[in-house]
Amino acid sequence: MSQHPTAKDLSDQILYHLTHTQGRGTEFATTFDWRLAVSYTIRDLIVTPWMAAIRAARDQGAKRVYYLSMEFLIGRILEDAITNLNLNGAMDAALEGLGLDKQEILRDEPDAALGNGGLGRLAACFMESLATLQCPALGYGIRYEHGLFRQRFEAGQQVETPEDWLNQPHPWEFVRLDYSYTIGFKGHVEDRDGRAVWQPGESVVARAYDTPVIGWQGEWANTLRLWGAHPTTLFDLHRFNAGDHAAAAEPEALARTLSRVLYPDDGTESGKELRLKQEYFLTSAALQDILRRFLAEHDDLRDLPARVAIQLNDTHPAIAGPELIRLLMDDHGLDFVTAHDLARGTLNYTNHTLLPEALERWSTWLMGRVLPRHMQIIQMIDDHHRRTSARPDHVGIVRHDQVQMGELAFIMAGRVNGVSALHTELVKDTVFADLHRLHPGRIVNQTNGVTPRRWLRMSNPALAGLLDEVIGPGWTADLDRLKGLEPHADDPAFRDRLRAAKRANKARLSDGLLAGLGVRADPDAIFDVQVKRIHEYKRQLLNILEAIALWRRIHDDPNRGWTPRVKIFGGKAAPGYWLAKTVIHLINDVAATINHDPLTRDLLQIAYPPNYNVSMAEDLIPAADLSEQISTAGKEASGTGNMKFTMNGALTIGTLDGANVEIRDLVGPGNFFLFGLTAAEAAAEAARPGHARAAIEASDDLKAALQMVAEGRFSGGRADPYFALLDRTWNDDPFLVASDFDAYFATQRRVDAAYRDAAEWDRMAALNIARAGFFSSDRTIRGYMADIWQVRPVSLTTDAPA
Ligand code: B1H
Repeated sequence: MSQHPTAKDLSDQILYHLTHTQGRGTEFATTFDWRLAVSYTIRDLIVTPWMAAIRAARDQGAKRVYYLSMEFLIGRILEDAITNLNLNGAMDAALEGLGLDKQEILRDEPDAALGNGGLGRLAACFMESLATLQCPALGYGIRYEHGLFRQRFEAGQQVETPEDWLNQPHPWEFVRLDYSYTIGFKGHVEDRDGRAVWQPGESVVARAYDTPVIGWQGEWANTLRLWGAHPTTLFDLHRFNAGDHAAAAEPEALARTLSRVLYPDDGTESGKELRLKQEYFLTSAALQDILRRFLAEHDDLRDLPARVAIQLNDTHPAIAGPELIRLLMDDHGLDFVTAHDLARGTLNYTNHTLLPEALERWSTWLMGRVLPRHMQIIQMIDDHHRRTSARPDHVGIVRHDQVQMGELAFIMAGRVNGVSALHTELVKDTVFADLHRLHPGRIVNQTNGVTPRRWLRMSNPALAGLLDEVIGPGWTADLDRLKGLEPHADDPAFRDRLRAAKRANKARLSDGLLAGLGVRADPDAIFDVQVKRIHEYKRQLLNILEAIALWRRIHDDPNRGWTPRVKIFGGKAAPGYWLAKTVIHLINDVAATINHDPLTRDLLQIAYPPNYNVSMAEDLIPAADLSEQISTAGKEASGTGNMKFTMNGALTIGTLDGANVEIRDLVGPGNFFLFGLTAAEAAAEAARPGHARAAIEASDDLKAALQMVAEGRFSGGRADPYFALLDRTWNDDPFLVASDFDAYFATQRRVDAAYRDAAEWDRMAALNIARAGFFSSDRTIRGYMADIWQVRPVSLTTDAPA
């Protein structure tokens, strides 16, 4: 098949794979069979550019980028691949010719949910942009058998069930039996004539499973290499023969726990031994693989920094510093200082959070037991830093009998970056203030971005088609071209088409909400969406309390000309995060009460579809009018959902937090609904004793809303499920729900008024889209390539770089 197949070519290949790969005749084929046949057809088209890209990088001796991440939140792959190969038209025709329903086939694919939230989704967007930009790169992660848990609601409360995406054939991966590495744990370190020899007490094998990631236009593909854990000895035949059949399978079961399940802990500390082992498993396998590839192409390890750039996605793989030094010293005979400097020339670290509970620390006792050789090397790194940096006594990697992974990552990194302008300044001023003073210039900013292929072209075909017509399709690879839309913002005909595209997305979502939840969402109401992990600092509580206060006000004055609104929530809480789970319960309780109130039901509806994931985001974001980005200022490092909403023409109600600051600067303050305390004001307010009580007493709306919760108005007269939440709001409120409430409520009323002026609203929406070009992850990756990795794109024609 050619690289530019016709509908007939595709149809022939689908039938070929249905028969010869799936082993099914058309008369017996299920949706699953067809989906696999279509996936193999598309995969065939990816393999050729993939091989060519790998060959070109090797032939040109290109510097490689390695992105180490415990999470890759990929979502579905098939539609994204069809989009990037530009085969939507041909595929539509092929499937129609075969009498198949494209949506049914696409939606049969389970999400690859190997991540919790923004950090994991960022890694997936980066992989797509790296391929689009022809940057030779590999992503390294773990092939979790169970991704993020599935969420259900029972009586309004979150119930978790295991996710099992690999309980069926996964058509996109290639297993590489020849790329297997032994990973050791525990044991002891021997001194042999002054040389350290680590004798691990346990070991497992890391086996590579490769998935190609195709860039826009199908020219280039990189590899996402996920490690699966396997036993070093397959099966204990002696125990089996002795009749102990369960024990015989123990090695297998033990090893596989390492890649069994993703920790669902977004932003909270878990501190579990298994998590440390997972982090080391990923890191050691990746570094062994990186050194193998390097030594296959070069012979002097001193060239490592010139040929290899490694990015650590937060501190989760921060054991890379000690591990790379260990490999260079113990396996390759380099001295400590040489190994240390080579490692630092190769490694870089991205910080994604300032929240103290999310900063990783391991007790020296646990580290010394699980990774005894690494504990020694960590001490050497710390001593070396003390000797060479004249640092104050309170700074160091090992403090209070704990290994501080942030300090370790910083000290072992050539560059450290924050993920938005505000966040990077806060990183310099707070968590790493001392290290920043010692190493000025090491911290740089790279504001996050999202891929416009998945988040605009694929998920919002109505808007993408309009953009193609009005400014040409070049925006897909060059999002700054959205600027060309600006003059059209004043054109009523264009605005009508923009509104029609949004209306169609809302109508489709409305059908889904009715079918799935029984919620009646009028597509002409304002669709107000807050989707993200449930976390106190993200303040879903502020949003639902505003809904209660609004409901009460409508009751007081039903004929005031309210703007009809549908509030949509989506998101999961970490299973052990009780307050977050209480907020979920409250949202569902409030929805159950409000949605059936005959007086208000045409004015206010609340929908909380369960199991928010990447695929649901693709349905919700294109249908949103209002994007809720309401975190306590200073707490959200960047946000990336905020960017997706903006480029899909939703207006933002938000605080000056994370990348909201840059969004507002770019779209213009008049096209953004700002409210709330600044980061500096919020820090001062939180330190003021009694701030919550004072703010509640001063706000009739908030006091009444809390009172209604306390009286059990939404919970059958019983408020005990909400005692802890109410107590925290009245007496502690560290995230300033109370302090920001009145400003938020008032700003929502400004939103109401603005939405009633359709022409003005559409003009603002058009300007948000037109000015969103900066938030392409292509821009972000270009920034990493130039400022952090010092790598250049590789050309497929061997003569000149692209
Ligand atoms: C972000 C995390 C995170 N920051 C610990 N930190 C985890 C921390 O499993 N864990 O232990 C998992 C995830 N995730 C997010 O990163 C930030 O909160 C967002 O603001 C940011 O947009 C995103 C990407 O940079």
